[in-house]
Amino acid sequence: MQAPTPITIRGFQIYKNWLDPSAQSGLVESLRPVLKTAPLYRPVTPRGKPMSVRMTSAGDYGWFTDKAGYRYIEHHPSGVPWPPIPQPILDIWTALCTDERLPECCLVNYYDENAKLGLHQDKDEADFSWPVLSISLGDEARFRMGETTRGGSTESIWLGSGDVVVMGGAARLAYHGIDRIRFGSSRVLPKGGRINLTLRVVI
Ligand code: MD3
Ligand code: FE
Repeated sequence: MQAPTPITIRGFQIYKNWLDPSAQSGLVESLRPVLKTAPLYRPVTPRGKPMSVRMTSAGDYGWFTDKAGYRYIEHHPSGVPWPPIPQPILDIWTALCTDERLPECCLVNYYDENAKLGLHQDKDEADFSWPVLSISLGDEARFRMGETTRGGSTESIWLGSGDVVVMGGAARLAYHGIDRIRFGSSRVLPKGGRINLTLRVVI
């Protein structure tokens, strides 16, 4: 089956409500073993500031930051290997991106009431020709999209639970961030807040 045409803004392909409520609950359920093996933690930026977003990863590599810098590592900070990426998550990648290659990282970001993510580029991967795919679950979030250089104009949209965004081509190196979430706007996560999953080809 062919995927319906997404809305495209600045090269970001936005699939509103790609996942119905039962698929959203299924994904949340599939994350339980991931979060049990590899609990969310608060990363520390290279400047020594704890991030407001809590994170963990699944897959062969997990994105990590501490005072030594941004990088991908093969173990959770506890020392355990990252758990495998749940199949229902990989299936979304195959449906919307490619079946030539699977992502090696599923970064799990958790936003509580006050969390946000400043404008940044994702540049720690080896090959920017592969897209990045993002899945939103839970509370709505204000997603800001910029240009490939810092200081360019930006445009924002609300991402809701079940929305999927594919960043390929020029959008792959565009600045982007999350200004804030609307805490309590969704009941998909039992404790509220927002989970964003990003699938990345790392090596
Ligand atoms: C554009 N996450 O994890 S998802 C991130 O909602 C990140 O948690 C945000 O930015 C979130 O790095 C935004 C959309 C997104 C993710 C990765 C991208 C946009 C991207 C990589 C390259 C370009
Ligand atoms: Fe990012």
